[in-house]
Amino acid sequence: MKIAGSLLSLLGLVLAEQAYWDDNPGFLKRSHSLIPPHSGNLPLWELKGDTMATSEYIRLTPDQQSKTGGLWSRVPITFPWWELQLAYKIHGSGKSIAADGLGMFIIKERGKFGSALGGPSQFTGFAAFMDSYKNGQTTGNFPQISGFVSDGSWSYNHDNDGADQNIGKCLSGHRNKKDSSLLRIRYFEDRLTVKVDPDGTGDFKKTCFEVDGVKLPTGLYVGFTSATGDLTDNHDVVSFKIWQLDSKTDAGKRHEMKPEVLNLAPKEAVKEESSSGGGWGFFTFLLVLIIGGGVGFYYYQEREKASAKRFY
Ligand code: MAN
Ligand code: CA
Repeated sequence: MKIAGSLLSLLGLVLAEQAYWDDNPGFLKRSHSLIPPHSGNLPLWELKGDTMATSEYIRLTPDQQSKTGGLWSRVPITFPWWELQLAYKIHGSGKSIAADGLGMFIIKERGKFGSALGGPSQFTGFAAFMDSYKNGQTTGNFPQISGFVSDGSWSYNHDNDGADQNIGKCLSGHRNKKDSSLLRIRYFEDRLTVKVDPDGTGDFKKTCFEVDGVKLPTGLYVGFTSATGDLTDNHDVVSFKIWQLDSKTDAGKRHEMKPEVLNLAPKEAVKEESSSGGGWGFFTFLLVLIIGGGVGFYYYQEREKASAKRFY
């Protein structure tokens, strides 16, 4: 009975996890979304710089040097919790080396240009960067997706890809894909979860990062930006959907809240991720498992022997 109960609760967990990354996780906010076919006039969005809309996609930059584009929602997000999905394509003639990437902002400063993948380097809110090009020397593997929460008091460092500023990051091989790549972000009860799906299969198996204690105010605007430099790519927004999520717990006064992450573990000095670290971790785990198993088995045998003695 106990086993059946645990199995049931395990099944419940699996189902809950599936429902978590639903096709339709909440109330779809059409006024904040971009659903193709796009038309020439997008009244609720502002196209800036080199951005051009076609019916299938909105191109932030073409595959040419020194271009900058922006696409900004005119409608603030007035609800505290949300989930969003961005379908995007980053592609171009550069086989392995291209730049600079696509930025997604959810910030106060709508419509601003700057050195953060075409967007403002000083911003108030949250940003996710699909960074194609490693500007820093020691900032890990690329293309990289990195997340940032800022209260506007510091500037994103383009020269090291924000290596010591991000709240999480991962590798995402999303260039020159046949289908649109997907980025799914859920912000619910102060937990921010970023899922990536570079092949656009829709399964969202890979969590890029998840952070608790994330404080974001309401009244922020969604924007997409992109820039090319000496290196280039096409950066296309294919579709964008945002759903309002409802919670039973009160979100509190959100409008004037300062964006921050509570108890964020301090970053180690920026260094190349070494593979040996993980290797030792696994080795230790294995050793503990073997020794633990051996000791356990010894005691089990001793107990069996003792109880056998009692019977005969
Ligand atoms: C130039 C500058 C950089 C940019 C690279 C790659 O060096 O424009 O800002 O990152 O080209 O495009
Ligand atoms: Ca970069």
